[in-house]
Amino acid sequence: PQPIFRKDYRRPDYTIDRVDLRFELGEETTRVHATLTVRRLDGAPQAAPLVLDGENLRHVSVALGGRELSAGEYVVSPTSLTIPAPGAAFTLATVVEIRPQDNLELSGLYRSSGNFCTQCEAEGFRRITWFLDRPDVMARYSAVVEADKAKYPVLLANGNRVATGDLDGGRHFARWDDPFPKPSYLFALVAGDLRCFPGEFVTRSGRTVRLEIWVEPDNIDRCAHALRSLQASMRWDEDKFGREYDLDIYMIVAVNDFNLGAMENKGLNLFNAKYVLARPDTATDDDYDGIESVIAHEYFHNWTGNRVTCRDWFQLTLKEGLTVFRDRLFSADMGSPAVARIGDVLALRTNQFAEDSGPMAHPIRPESYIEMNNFYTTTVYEKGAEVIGMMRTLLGEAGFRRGMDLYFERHDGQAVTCDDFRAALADANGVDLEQFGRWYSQVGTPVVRARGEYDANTRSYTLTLEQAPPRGRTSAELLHIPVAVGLLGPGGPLPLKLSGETAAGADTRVLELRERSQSFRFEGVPAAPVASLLRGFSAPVELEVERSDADLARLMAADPDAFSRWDAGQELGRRVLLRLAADVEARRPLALDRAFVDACAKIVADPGLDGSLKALALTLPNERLLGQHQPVVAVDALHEAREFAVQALAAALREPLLAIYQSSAPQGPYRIERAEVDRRKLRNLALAYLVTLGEPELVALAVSQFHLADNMTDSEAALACLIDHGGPERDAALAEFHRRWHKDPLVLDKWFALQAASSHPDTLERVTALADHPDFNLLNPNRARSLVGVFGVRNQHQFHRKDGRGHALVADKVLAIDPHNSQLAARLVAAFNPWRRFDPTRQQSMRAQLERIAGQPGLSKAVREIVDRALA
Ligand code: BAL
Ligand code: ZN
Repeated sequence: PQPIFRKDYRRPDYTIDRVDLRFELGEETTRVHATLTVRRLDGAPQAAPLVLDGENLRHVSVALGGRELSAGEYVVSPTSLTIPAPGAAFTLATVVEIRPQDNLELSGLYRSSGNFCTQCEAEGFRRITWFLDRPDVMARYSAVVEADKAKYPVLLANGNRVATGDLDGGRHFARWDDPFPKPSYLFALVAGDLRCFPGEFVTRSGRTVRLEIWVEPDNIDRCAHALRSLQASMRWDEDKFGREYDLDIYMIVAVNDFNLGAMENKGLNLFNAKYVLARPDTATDDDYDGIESVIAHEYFHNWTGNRVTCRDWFQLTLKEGLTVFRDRLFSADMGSPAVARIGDVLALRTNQFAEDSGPMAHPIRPESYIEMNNFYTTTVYEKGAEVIGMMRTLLGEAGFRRGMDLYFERHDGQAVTCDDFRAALADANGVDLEQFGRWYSQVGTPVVRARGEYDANTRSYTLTLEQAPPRGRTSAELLHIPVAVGLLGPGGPLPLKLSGETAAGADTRVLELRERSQSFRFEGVPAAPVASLLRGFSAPVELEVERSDADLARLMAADPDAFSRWDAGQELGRRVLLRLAADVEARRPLALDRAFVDACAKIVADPGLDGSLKALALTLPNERLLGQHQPVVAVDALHEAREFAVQALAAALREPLLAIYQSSAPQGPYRIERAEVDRRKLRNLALAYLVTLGEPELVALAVSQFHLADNMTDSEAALACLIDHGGPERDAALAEFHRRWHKDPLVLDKWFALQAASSHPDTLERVTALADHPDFNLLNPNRARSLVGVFGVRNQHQFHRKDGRGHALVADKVLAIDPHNSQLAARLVAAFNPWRRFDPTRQQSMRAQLERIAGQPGLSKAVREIVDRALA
């Protein structure tokens, strides 16, 4: 397959103003009737053919302006329907047949748990009917859905339900009209046996919107959190961005088989059930947070994505980076901004930085793709959100809002580009964001080097910042980088005064780095300070700065910026662990750095930190992050070093950790409240440390918590400890968990995932056996990800076992999944992307698997694109 290039974008010759659809849903065959109202665009050649996209369609008929065309008047290929010179304005009516029950790609119209549902982003609509399946074709849609009434009592589509009724043969129909023009990727349809969890929202202009969460009947008691999250999102978007909802109804449907997290179809969101369903005994605190943020994300798309959409798929970050950024602001407002920011940065560094330095590195606005679905990446989403965040930092909150208002005012109802967005922000604020625009085209993680010099005579501190190309690249254009800094004096944070200013201001300043190197002189600095750099992670860069362990320990204890405190602790922890890994490799005796233990002890005892922040501060950097800081990832040494450090820390802090554990037992039933979440986070972290000591009475704490917990957070945390511990306690707990939850797919996913992530040395054998477990199902994306995805991506030590069996296992599953669901297989095969970062034996093993996959006849273009890039 040939790549598609951004530079080759051409507007279409035709557009479609109206789409009238009729679906005859059937068990064997589904018929789709589509009437398109088509118009040739100004400037297009009169003789331009109309070429509609299609995939896996059985063509039945086509009529132009009411006249059925004969075979010689059009051309059908496996991927297109061409009408030569159809005219300037006309209707085109097509009929096709499709087989949703055979659609395991889960793209287009497919079946999940017996129900019909759709997923059309990015290019799924062409698997439903012939269409100009590109986001810059925006049309008004109506959809009539017909199905057996007993089997599919609920019939949903986008917009407002305008008619329903019975048909012959026990069938019925519903007609839905969507008044807003939309691209085809936002089309949705659902038919099934579902129950509604209803609610409402009164908009600030006084309109009542009906809210409906549709789930399988058994799940009706798991919808309250999703509904609350939706209502909170709707209010927040009004308060913070002045954006009101625009239809009379907003529906969310939970689907068990879903490739993504969720999908923002206009007025009818389809969700992976994982991001809807929550009950205290089935969902963890993190699940609750995940639901809140994904519900918000999809809701926010109504304006950033749906009302204003993307001109072409290269612009995906226009809607995704921006909407992730908006859902992050929301989550920060709903909970703890520092905890939210730490979680985001940890994920960015672990996943996106790795992507940015591997074979799939691409700018947030890619220049080319073979399979668009491969570019729904952490770079487009999370780095894209960082880029939006930097613009907000540069413009300030009010300036950003001005820019957003102008963006909506200019582009409502249009399909636009990232440049249009940036222009709105710049124009609304009278600023120049030209240089900043390079963030959209540059690949890789830039490096910022910092160096500070204190002059006691002038009581000044000069900070020099330099930008350098990403590691492994020799050149890069100069970027516009906001670097938030603070200075810590002996008595605490210093008010900052740059040379030339008359008075000192706040204790955090945003310095704008635009040159290769710039110096900033702070005055009135009473003594040599410790610089706190990149506060709040003000730019997605790698910071290089020489500072002592003691400086880091000081920042870890006293930086007023909670993010930077955590970050300093992570850097210190990373140094300690990398030194330990070097000791392992040199066969030197291991000893945990005393100063680091002391710094951790201070965190444990700090009354000013909440439990979540303490738990984050006391969690050592993961092995994948550590590996990023080694020239060749020392898989075994890193694992041994980290395991040693965890145990040594547990031994050193045994008493205070035990005291925390014992003094913070739950008082009453589970409540999803911030203070309770904090309490559970810290208590479960204490338990995790304590169980590593292997003392029977400490292991018994986990056993007892596992049995007594009234909620999944505590139950899962205890089970994770026992799985890592091994032995009969593990086997008993796993058996018990399975017995209790084997009929509950989302909870059973946890059972698989916990075992796949385990640090226990027998994990590979267990994962191999689990792949043959009767409850394992390769074709369900959540299940496949919970075992194969978690093992391949999150378990560095076991996946990269030197004997290559971990690699073979994941490759086997990729090959087994690819013929059915190439999108899922392409996600899983990405586990091999970092193969060049390992030692020769592991490289050889991974390369052999990549070559085996590449040599597979009939490999999908999605997987081929990933493996070809990996091997290139
Ligand atoms: N648009 C795909 C799913 C999401 O990012 O919301
Ligand atoms: Zn999104």
